[in-house]
Amino acid sequence: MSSSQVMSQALRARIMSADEAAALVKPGDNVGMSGFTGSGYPKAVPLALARRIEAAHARGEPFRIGVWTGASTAPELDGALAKANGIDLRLPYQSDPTTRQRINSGSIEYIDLHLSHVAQFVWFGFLGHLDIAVIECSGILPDGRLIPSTSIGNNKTWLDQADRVIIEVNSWMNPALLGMHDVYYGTRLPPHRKPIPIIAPGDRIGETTYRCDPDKIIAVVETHAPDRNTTFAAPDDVSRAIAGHILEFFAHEVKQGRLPRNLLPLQSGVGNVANAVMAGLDDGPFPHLTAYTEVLQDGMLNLIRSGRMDLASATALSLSSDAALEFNREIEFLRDRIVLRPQEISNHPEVIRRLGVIAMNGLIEADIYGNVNSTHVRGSSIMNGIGGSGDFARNAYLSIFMTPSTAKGGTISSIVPMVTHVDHTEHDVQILVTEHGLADLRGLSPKQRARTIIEKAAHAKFRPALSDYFERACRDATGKHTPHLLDEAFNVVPPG
Ligand code: 0RQ
Repeated sequence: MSSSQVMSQALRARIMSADEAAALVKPGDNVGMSGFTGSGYPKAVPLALARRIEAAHARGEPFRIGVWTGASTAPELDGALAKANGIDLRLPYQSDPTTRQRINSGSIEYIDLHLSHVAQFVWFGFLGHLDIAVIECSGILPDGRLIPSTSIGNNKTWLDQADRVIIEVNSWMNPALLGMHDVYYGTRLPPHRKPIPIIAPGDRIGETTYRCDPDKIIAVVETHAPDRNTTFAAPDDVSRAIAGHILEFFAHEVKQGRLPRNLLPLQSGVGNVANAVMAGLDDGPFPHLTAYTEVLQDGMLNLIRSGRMDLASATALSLSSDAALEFNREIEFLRDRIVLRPQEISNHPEVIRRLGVIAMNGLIEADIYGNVNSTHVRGSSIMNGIGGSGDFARNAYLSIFMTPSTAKGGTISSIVPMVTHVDHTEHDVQILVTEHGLADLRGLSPKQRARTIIEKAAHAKFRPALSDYFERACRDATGKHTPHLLDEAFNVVPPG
């Protein structure tokens, strides 16, 4: 393993093993870890910490910590700590199966936050004290400045707020990442806030490295490992159909003069449907695209490599292993076309509103009036979390939600009379797309929205039951503005 990416003499003296560094974390600590959608998370210290926690539990000693991150991480972090029963409280987003199971069985407390809120809530003092940070970097410069790795997330805030800091320097990361990041240090607390000076998605307003008081850095751990590397299925018929409706809609909006020919900066959530939309854009008629998003996936990377997209701003990469290798090979070309920022900036409502972002996110269920549930199965079990979808949906120029019309092999309708949990209210949802069609809800009243959603977006086999519910609600509900029959709203089943 090379140690050449630790260029500070002073910090080289603090190099130690992951086990030695993990011994510096105390039971009950709130630990701020790097990591966002499976990239840039610490690869060694959380595993060593999980071993230490298991050993403590075997001796009958309690040992649990609070885990704060940017967003989701990987089996080596969330998975290992959850399996060791070492997480007391988790925030602000996760997608790990073991963590999810423990949250839903009640043994982990989970605070699901808008991703743009996290850093400021910590400065406000709303979330308690951050004891220690464990941050992956791709290098340390001779003067001690830290070169970020493949995600930024909340790292700037963790480095600033934590009492003690452990840095993992991952020599798998390409040193040529230096220059891709834009770490903004101009944020202030109210009432001293100033405008965030981003006028175009590619504007650079900060620094290429993190600052950190070297006296706080208690350990440097060297690693050599790739990120989690999400695998994506090739677009199937359903995701291709959803993408087709969205592309047709964009073309229509350009024709109507409501979107420029190169559209507006795109935000897209993670997953196969999002990748299918990106693949469709690669073959589509829109040149010089841009993105102001939080996660850059394979599909978006392909758009940049093909020249279809000029530039993308995000806070993290989330690439398959093939795409990660291509990214490394072409980093000189990509460094001028990708900006990675802190999530408080990538998801900043002010900037999203100013740029006129087109937001595209997934959902678990939507109701006939257009309220969206992104997080809960049957109202009580968490899937992942709201992530950045709320930051974007509320402030976007166009807020699009996309989903297959059914889940679980066609047995569950994604369109329901009333969502069992609300993440995005009807006021934040303008376009709802399934493989069946696109419901354009702009300028429609609740009852008009219901008819449009049932007709355009619901699966044919669920449409009669949904229409029947809606018509009876219109007849029998006391209020005729958003008619509901609350005793049966959650129980529509297909006939037969
Ligand atoms: O579970 O694999 O166990 O069957 O939910 O569903 O269809 O694979 O779709 O991967 O796009 O995820 C909303 C979860 C959709 C995601 C959500 C089950 C389904 C499957 C996943 P199984 P799909 P996706 C940027 C923006 C919030 C965060 C966000 C998400 C699993 O998009 O987490 O938008 N969004 N961030 O079977 C029961 C239903 C269901 C259902 C789906 N109606 N009932 N189960 N599922 N619908 C990124 C970040 O912020 C970081």
